[in-house]
Amino acid sequence: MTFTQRVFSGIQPSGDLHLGNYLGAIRRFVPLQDTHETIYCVVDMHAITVWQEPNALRRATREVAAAFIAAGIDPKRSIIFNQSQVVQHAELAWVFNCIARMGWMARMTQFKDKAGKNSENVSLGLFAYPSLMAADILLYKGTHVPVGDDQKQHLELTRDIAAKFNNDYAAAIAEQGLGVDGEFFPITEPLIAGPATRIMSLRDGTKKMSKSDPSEQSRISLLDDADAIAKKIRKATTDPAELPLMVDGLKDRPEADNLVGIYAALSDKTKPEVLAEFGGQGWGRFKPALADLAVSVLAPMSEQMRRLLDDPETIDAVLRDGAARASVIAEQTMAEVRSIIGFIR
Ligand code: AQP
Repeated sequence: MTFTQRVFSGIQPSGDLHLGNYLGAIRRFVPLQDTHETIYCVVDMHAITVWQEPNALRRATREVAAAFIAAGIDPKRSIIFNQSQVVQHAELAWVFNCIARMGWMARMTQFKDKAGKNSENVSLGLFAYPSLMAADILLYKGTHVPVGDDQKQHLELTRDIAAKFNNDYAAAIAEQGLGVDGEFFPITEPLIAGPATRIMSLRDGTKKMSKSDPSEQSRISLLDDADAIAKKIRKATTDPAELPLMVDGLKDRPEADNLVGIYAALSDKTKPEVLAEFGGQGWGRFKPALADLAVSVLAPMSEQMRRLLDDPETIDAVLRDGAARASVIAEQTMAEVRSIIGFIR
């Protein structure tokens, strides 16, 4: 017996969705529908680990759902839902809080980056974030998780939590006949690949493009119009040198490397192929070509997102339907977990 090949991934409704979210995650969700069971979640409970104004949270939740659908995720073939509608996420996260070790959590670089010098004053939820993420995935016994490179460490922690649960409760799992080859939870495989696993800020090639960056100029938002996209790319920080002929020449040129990577990802080419076309040329030629390409890929999607967002009732119905289908799987797993742990029902 093997685990069902099941993909789970989530996006936080914590601000403007951007090109990094699209290229590093959402776009890669679409083809997996042909090969796996697919579950895509708007992780609103993760979003509130930092302050979210309630109306903005509702808007952003619908925006992520609209982006999923506009990118080509079919709500009938995939499950699309928002995390807070399936209460078992919180329940399993608590169990995992009791499995994960403080030392594991304290090593998480994303917490250190987000908390900065203010670590005494951030929410406890922000510290426990990776434990909730492990619960999101393992509630569905997710075998594969497509994410950007920034989530690699959290995925490793998910694997550690699964392994420790399997090990701590090995006797109960075997006694109750609940495992697959002795494992109750699968050891999830991250899917981190392609030229766009880490898209960087347009203002600073050493910083990740991020929803929470205070500068709107740092990111291309999925709802930006053609003018805004062209302007942001025109103003993107670059060094003065022309584009190199070979990929080696992008070393120590983070902004150039980032823009070439974006072009490669948007055109389904490799960086050497992009440099074969643009190497030796200046930014005056490359930036307009990149802007045209970005508009041609993003404009149809943002148009559809806008149409969907004009009809919030339909989006909410998709989320409710997805939550009902997700709850069936979630409750099955949670019933088994309660019984393995020794909770009486
Ligand atoms: N810059 C990026 N390049 C490639 N992939 C990225 N992802 C995020 N930023 C980039 C991927 O998008 C998915 C959803 O991310 P998230 O919403 O869980 O939050 P995050 O990783 O913390 O991304 P943000 O946009 O920077 O949000 P904030 O600012 O709220 O923290 C993940 O698969 C992520 O890897």
